[in-house]
Amino acid sequence: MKTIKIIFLAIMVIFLGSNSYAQMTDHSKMNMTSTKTETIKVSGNCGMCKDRIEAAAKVEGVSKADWNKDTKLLTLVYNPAMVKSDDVQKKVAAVGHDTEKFKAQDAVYAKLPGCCKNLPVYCPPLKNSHVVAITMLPDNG
Ligand SMILES: [Cu+2]
Repeated sequence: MKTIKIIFLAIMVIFLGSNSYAQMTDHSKMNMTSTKTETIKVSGNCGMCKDRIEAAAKVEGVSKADWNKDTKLLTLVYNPAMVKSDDVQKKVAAVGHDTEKFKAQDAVYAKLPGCCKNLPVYCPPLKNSHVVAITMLPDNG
């Protein structure tokens, strides 16, 4: 009778152990499929722009927002079930930075600090160098 109990307990332990293991792997699989990584072109100039863009992009459902001031690319890691790329882009545009899909409002843009104001208009990467040259002219406004 004792040995039967021990065997029974051993089976229970194995069963419970494998069950929780199975749950764990299911969970990590779920997490993997539920995140999406996307890079979005966002206008901006400096470190202040970076802070502003990243703070605006870090809404619920976004696990990572990293903007590079050289490439002007915002790398977003987010859960598409919780938030849409468009919604994040709207938030970024709302603080004064143009994205691929949404333009910042003039009134918001006008309130940006001087160093952030020479925002280059969004243009495809380096096809027209004259557009880049225009953005380097001093701001008369
Ligand atoms: Cu700036």
